Amino acid sequence: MAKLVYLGLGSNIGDRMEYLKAAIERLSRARVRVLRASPVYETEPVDYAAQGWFLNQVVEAETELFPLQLLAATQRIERGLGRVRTVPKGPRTLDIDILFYGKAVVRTERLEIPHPRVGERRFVLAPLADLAAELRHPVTHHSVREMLDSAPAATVRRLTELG
Ligand code: PH2
Ligand code: MG
Ligand code: MG
Repeated sequence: MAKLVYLGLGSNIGDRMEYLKAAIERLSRARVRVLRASPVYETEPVDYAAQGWFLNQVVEAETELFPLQLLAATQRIERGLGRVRTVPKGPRTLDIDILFYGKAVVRTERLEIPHPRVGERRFVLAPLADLAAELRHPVTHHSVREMLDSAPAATVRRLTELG
């Protein structure tokens, strides 16, 4: 059974827009059918502030992959696009985070779904709200719109239209 998933993309090194485009192409080739892509936002770095601004985007996709298979696919794409892990939460050519996987709740050492910080991050919630403002968090039952309304302040600027 295909599951509806939401993935958060982020890039703050090199040609950020090209990395987002390449990620979407590669996801489609990795059995992750991208249905819709949000506008791209330019966003202030959070958690680890001494790094460049990000481009962030969220995609809605359909996949038959199980959660850990999806994680492996996203990590393969990150590596393929030159990601090197140095500082946690530091600069990266491409980050792909699994935000939601249907209504599933996964809490393991390797993978947490929904993404543990989805409710606090404007750089995820703003593009996600463009696609699915009424989507509800399976644990807190808050909608994306509600989470965005109460998320801590951080600058996010929409750069493109809904694609
Ligand atoms: N990702 C992080 C840490 N901080 N800040 C912004 N604006 N966008 C990100 O994608 C981001 C971040 C860790 O994954
Ligand atoms: Mg991330
Ligand atoms: Mg990540």
